[in-house]
Amino acid sequence: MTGRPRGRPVILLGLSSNEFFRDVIAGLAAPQKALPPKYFYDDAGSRLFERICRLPEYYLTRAELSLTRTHLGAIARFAGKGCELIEYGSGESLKTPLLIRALRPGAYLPVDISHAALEQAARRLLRRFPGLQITPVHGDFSRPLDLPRPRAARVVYFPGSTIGNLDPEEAHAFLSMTRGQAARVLVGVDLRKDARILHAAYNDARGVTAAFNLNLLARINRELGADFDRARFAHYAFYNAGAGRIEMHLVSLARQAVRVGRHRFAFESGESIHTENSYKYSTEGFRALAARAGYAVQKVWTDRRGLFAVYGLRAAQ
Ligand code: SAH
Ligand code: AVI
Repeated sequence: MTGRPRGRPVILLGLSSNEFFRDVIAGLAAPQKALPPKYFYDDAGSRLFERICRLPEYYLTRAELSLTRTHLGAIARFAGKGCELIEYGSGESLKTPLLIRALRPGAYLPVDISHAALEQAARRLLRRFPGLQITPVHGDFSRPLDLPRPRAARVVYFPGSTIGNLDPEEAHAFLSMTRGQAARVLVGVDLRKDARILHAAYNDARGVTAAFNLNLLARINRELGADFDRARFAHYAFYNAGAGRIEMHLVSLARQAVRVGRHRFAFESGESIHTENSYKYSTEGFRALAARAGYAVQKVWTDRRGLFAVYGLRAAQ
């Protein structure tokens, strides 16, 4: 999609329903049933996430937007004008217009597993920045991605605390992968805070987060021919202080069996499927994670209330 909203395909990097099936079967066969959170983002899931971002309890998006606005000049100086901007997990690219206006990047490469979110965001951005070269990449960032060759220095942008949905080994692998792509990374990280604030953010009063969590079962039913009864599962999210993360689960409300294709899975009443972790970092904890992957923290920007941080990482020599 270079200079034109229509007619150019996005780069497709082999996302298969076979893999979805294998991951679901393996996840439901494990002693603690679990499903990878990357499967939340079908079209309905991406729309639900966009609603979550606008909820009064979900402070993350507002805090990151506000700190990005406040520190935009310094963030742009760190990234360098005219760079190529690779955004992982770009979704609706909500914060990106700020950066694009300040950076005037030579190219913008949004990478997302949600095809619909990627396409819509690219169209919207192209209307707003008609001259911008946009190369949407539909792919899974948990695997190495074959990106087009760079024509200028590249900066990786990974906002939204999506890094928090990776466990520490996955986050390490992700950051190590980006080292081969860019010497500078801008990453949005949710900070440790009062558990009550966290609890409210993942248990909103309107039930949008619950719908987001339960939508995963609807997706499995539709795409993999399963027979989950969503009314017999409940959203459950809590802060695990020892691990420093919000955990999201779907709890079975009855003793029941569920079929996925020819596979059958038994659930006890109260048994859960672990669907997501959302890690919250202290500054020291994140600095150590970055250092293990070969990055030094050069800048830290936070919002006024100290809820959220954007880190400027530089590849250590
Ligand atoms: N960056 C946006 C969206 C964050 S939501 C923001 O800050 O608001 C997380 C995004 O990451 C979703 O758009 C989802 O589709 C995408 N995503 C999650 N796991 C992914 C993966 N493994 N590979 C590529 N994209 C992924
Ligand atoms: C995308 N990610 C950073 C969100 C989070 O806060 O962990 C996903 C989400 N899960 C529940 N609410 C939002």
